[in-house]
Amino acid sequence: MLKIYGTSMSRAARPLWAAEELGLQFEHIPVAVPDTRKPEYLKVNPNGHIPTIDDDGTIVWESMATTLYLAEKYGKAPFWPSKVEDRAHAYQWSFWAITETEGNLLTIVRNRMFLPKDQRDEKAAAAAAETLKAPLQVLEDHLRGRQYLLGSDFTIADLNVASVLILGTFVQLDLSATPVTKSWLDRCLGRRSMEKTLGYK
Ligand SMILES: N[C@@H](CCC(=O)N[C@@H](CS)C(=O)NCC(=O)O)C(=O)O
Repeated sequence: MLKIYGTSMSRAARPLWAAEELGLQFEHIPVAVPDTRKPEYLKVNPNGHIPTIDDDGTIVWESMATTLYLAEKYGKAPFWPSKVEDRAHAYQWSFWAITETEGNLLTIVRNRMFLPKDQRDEKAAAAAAETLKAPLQVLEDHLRGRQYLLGSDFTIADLNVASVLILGTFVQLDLSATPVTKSWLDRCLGRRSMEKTLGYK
């Protein structure tokens, strides 16, 4: 049976959401951040990070790889696109999210929420928010006139990008300059599968 390691308050929300969206049966193993360096967990992920999935012995780590694997193995079109060109754009947007937005989003969340108050650096958070404006505008321009990233259907591309941009919602990141992106994000995060995902503590 598929096993998913990691709590939903981490990047493990990504494969948990993909599994819920796909309607898969799975075992949730709620490894939390302080436990990721324990010897038994390092056997499944030598990086000491969550998430990891174990699909009947096939172990995959790196959150984006886990969701793409689940979508390809268990999904059907339109969620896992049938055309190679659409899949290329799903990869494009997935890698874009982690390379162009995730680092700055984490800087904001750490400095406005996760770190103890006396260790927070609002200047760093504000600079990260400023840097994020350019990639968010790229997303905004792309989404204008589209319901979802690849057209009219919710796909793995939306799940992957929304699962990164959700970080901004933890600190009410101001998306008023990108209203189309805000509506799209609300639409993605409002899915029943996301509501279920948040239950995996
Ligand atoms: N690039 C990895 C990053 C994974 C990662 O850093 N996960 C964090 C939780 S969100 C973690 O495990 N932190 C604990 C640690 O590194 O000790 C991915 O996307 O899966």
